[in-house]
Amino acid sequence: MSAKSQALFDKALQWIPGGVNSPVRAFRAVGGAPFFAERTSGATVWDADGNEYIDFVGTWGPAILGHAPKVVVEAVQKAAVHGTSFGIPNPLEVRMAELVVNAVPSVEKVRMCNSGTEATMSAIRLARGFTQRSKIIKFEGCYHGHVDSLLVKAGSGALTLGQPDSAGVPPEFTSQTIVLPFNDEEAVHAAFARHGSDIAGIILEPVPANAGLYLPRDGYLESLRNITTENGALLIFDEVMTGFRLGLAGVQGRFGITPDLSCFGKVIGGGLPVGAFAGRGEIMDCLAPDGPVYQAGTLSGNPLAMAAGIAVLEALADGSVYEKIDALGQALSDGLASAAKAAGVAVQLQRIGSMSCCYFAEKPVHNMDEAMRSDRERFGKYFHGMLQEGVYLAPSQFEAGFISAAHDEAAIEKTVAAAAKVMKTL
Ligand code: KE4
Repeated sequence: MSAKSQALFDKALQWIPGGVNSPVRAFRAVGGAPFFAERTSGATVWDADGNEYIDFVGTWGPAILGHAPKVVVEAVQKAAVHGTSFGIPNPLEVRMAELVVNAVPSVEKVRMCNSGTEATMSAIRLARGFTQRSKIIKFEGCYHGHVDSLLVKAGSGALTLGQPDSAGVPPEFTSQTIVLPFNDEEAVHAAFARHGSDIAGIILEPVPANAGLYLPRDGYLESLRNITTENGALLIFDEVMTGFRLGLAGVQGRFGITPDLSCFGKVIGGGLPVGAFAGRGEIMDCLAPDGPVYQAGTLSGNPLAMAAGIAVLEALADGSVYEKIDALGQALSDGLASAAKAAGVAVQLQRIGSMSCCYFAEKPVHNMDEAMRSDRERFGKYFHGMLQEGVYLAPSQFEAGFISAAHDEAAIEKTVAAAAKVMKTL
């Protein structure tokens, strides 16, 4: 029963492109019309028709404590009565910076902004300004927000320069972007052999989670660290999704790699619009007002978003949330794998901590090409079957799922039982 969502969608379509304010929400990858969320709490979302779902999207990562956690709601309420934005330095910005610097060993200084896109856009501008070089390497399947120069697909022959992956991006804007396959050390060596002295840096999701979820092969991140150091280029970890999600020090903490710059978002905003980029002081000091690299933002560091993010980071500080959500992540993946085996459905359950992806594929996935071989039609059926069972998964095979501190064993058991039922119908 989705009459109210359908009516809302019909109205939204009149005034909002595609009826959504971000494309993935439109369910185009799985078919059908999206439901409209009316309210959320903990691990649950209720749609406009009162249907209830266990939520494994968690607003695409920020809801690590679950929805509307008391500590965040109270922090936002307390801050709001004193003003929602000052445009003036405020104590909460200092506290947020202190939390980020203390949590992530590679970070000496941090600049707040308002989205992950702003963070990555600013980080690559800073890398170019610091190195005074033009080219940036990125990898197929890694998404860094809708930055013009990063909306790019591999040029013919991956060593050539990128071609736009979106209308409205002139070729000149992607002409300095080199796109390589992920998990391929040789490709990176060849790119540096050809362009080395003009490569400002490599930007990557150290655990790519925008083409489903796959992991760096053993030694791969180390190889990127080594080759950038050897060539005077910067290593930029886009941890907008993984930062403070996979531990206080994110992927860099789990894998013991020290990037030069890191991008954050999602969790550090507690669900409010926040991004950040951070790293070595000598690089960050190139930013205006001290340095020649310009970057700015009216609402950067606004007290409301800082209050929300601080409440989350302080709740994460003792590490207990990570222990819980990593264990639940293991239980979910194990349960789904068993359900698929019992149903005779070929899946690849790929997980790190509380992030996971269920590829409908015969073989493990290590890069975008392999991810593209997954059975998207079967995923679409699985998605809608699970929705009917009261479980909301990311509406695309090429997204990751998230578990929050508000999920519990009962939620995992209900989800696995639903999967066991749905997978038999695929
Ligand atoms: P935003 O500009 O959407 O805040 O962040 C862009 C971004 C940057 N880097 C990484 C690794 C990201 O995952 C994202 C955004 N993630 C998607 C989910 N796959 C956001 C969902 C959406 O676009 O609506």
